Amino acid sequence: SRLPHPPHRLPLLGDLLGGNVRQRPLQTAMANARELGPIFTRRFLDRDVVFVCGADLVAEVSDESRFAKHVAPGLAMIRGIAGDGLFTAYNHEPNWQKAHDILLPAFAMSSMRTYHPTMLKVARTLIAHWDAHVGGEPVGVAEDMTKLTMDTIGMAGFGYDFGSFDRDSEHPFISALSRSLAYVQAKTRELPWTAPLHRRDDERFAADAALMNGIVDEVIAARKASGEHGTSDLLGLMLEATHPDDGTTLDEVNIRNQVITFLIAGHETTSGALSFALHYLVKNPAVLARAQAEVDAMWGDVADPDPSFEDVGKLRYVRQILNETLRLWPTAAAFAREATVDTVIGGGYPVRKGQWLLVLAPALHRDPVWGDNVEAFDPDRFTPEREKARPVHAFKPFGTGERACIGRQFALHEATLLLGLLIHRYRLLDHADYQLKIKETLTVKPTGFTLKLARRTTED
Ligand code: MNH
Repeated sequence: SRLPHPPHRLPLLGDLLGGNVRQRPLQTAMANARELGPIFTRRFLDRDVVFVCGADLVAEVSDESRFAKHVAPGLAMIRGIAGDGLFTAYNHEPNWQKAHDILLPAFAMSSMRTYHPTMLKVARTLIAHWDAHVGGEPVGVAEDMTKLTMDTIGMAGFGYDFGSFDRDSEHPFISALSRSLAYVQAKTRELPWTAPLHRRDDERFAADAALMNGIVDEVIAARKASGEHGTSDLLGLMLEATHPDDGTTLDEVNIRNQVITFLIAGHETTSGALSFALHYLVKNPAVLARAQAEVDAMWGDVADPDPSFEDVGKLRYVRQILNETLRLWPTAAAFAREATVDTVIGGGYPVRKGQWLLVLAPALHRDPVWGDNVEAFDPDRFTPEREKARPVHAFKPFGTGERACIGRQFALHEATLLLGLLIHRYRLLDHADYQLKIKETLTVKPTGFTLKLARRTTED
């Protein structure tokens, strides 16, 4: 291969030992990108993975006439729990197009309007929890954001209440889900000769998958027993909506796969985005002050504002903050593209039909098209004028093309609403002078990030 690769490649293991790859594959790849440039390759055992990071190259692999989504090995492992759900379906599986067509209405603007009161209700359960910590013990940011996003997708998507802020311990579904995701992640990077050591984990995984299926079946049974009908949320569409082409509904196995898919895809990424955003806000007081001015102009010093659906769309600067957060830490950090024809990218790299490459979004988001101070947190990069001046494919936190994120508007509405409410209400005290430390799972999140809280007064 003519592509650059890390130095010190080992005969059997490949680039496995180059910088803590197994715990921090993403951050290692970002370091590789800094050293090796916009396209490079890494070898894991006998498998070569090509990474693309440059804006010009990503524009090419985003060309849907030559490239399509690829279900890379890490994602293929998740099929063990999500099967042919939207996120993990192969392009050739008919259930992808069918479910996409049936579920798309759940992500139309009119649906966001329907979810808004539910999102607000869940936001208020987090606020009640944070109020109880004012002047007291710190709150765990990523932990609380995860509770919020899980409860939001559960309630808005399925009418199911995980009740995360009322429980002493995590909901069993959430524990099973995070263990399963950790398991499949580890499996992808497992050295084949150590597999027999992990039998216990294999059994645990089977038990967790059974537990999750059981809960999903309960959610479905509860809806059926309620006698409620209608297609105003994800579950309603899954159970009742028929496909315009052939009049069939989704089959039972696929519904289960979709429920698990949305519970996974609908919470991890949004929770990470909110946590990173709070981190950047406490570290950038001038940005925070501008954002607070925006929410104050809308809600004044009302102690308990009642944000409308339209209010959220008007919080333009808060939205810019979320975009800038997703530039620096796109929480679903990589996605794979496969060539659908024999082609050449970057004017000199041949890619054969069927071959795939990994787009490394955090490296793309630090391409020189972003200027010369790419590490600086600057929400003004996302003013309409500057967005227009940038190449369209320079920003890809939600993937690309037909298989891009279906939940983007859902995530942004939920996150903008919550962030707006939090900065309106609290002084966020960076009591431990938190230094960003990232935990990599399927997604990325700040770990060990806690804040102390005070209520804002008219002087703040
Ligand atoms: Mn989401 C696909 C990022 C929030 C449901 N999502 C993707 C992809 C990225 C992504 C990247 C494409 C992956 C690939 O090409 O292999 N998603 C995000 C981010 C956030 C997010 C950064 C929050 C911030 N996603 C959400 C939410 C939901 C959701 C919220 C659901 C309510 N995402 C999906 C689904 C897919 C997806 C479903 C798969 C779409 C498809 O292939 O048809």
